[in-house]
Amino acid sequence: MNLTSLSRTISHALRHAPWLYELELDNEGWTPVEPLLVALRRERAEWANVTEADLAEMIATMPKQRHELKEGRIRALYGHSIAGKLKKEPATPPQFLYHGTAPETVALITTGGLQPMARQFVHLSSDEATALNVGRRKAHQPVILQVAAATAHECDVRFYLGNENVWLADAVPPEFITPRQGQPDPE
Ligand code: HQG
Repeated sequence: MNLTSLSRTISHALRHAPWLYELELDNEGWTPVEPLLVALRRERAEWANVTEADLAEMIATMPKQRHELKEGRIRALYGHSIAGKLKKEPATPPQFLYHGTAPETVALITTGGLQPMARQFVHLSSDEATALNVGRRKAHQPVILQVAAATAHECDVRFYLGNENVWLADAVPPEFITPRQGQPDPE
């Protein structure tokens, strides 16, 4: 079974369009696994016999931890664009977090701050290597922005944990954002 396509479809269902799969998410993004399995089995012949164990294997083996499976329920850990903002526990961030983006958006971000755009939250990375990979989705030579997260947190900007590499925030004002000097070379 191609676990990458399985993961992509599950992210589509749990982040963006649960109704297309006849799913309903609760206010923390959880949905029962069984109806998701029913929808996946209908979606592709390859998934006709997909089980909860396959989902557990997908979560354990994908390089990014995108989903969480617990007591017969599943949710996406970040990335949501659905209407109705998810309820998340605010958390204390590390001193710095990072955000990789395209060079052409840097001026907009350093003046207007980081905005969630099409998603519910701004997505930040816990280290520069992760931010570089995120930024490469947008540009061959992304720019890494450093966010003074601990200072922003002291000034009442709220942060939430996605997974160990991904932090979320409602929005980050520009005074906490600095472009990194000496950007790492893309391969
Ligand atoms: C930019 C992937 C103009 C921001 C990744 C980014 C991540 C602004 C884009 C996760 C702006 C939104 C999310 C402003 C922010 N003006 N542009 N004021 N503020 N932006 O894809 O953070 O593989 O929605 O710089 O790894 O790139 O799907 O967010 O370029 O963790 O699991 O608006 O998605 O994870 O782009 O990525 P996105 P993102 P998965």
